[in-house]
Amino acid sequence: MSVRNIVILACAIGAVVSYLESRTGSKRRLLVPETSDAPTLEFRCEGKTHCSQMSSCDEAKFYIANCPATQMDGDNDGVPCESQWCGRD
Ligand SMILES: [Ca+2]
Repeated sequence: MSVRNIVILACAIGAVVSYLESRTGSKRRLLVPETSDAPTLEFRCEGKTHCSQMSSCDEAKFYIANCPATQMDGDNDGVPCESQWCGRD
């Protein structure tokens, strides 16, 4: 096997490794909820249950009022996500 062939082989292996890494990376990114340009005036129940999945206080309030299995008002005072979105400062 010539040096040239070894170099070509090394490049091919490198390409496969980076391809596999990019696939793994994209799988990891799928765990992060995709943000959409949905209108903010009207929310929909999309199975989200945590403040970290909300994008505003209004969305969190919509969720605790309309959607099942939410876990965003731990102290049950009717105000969701005080620390993230609906805090009084
Ligand atoms: Ca609360």
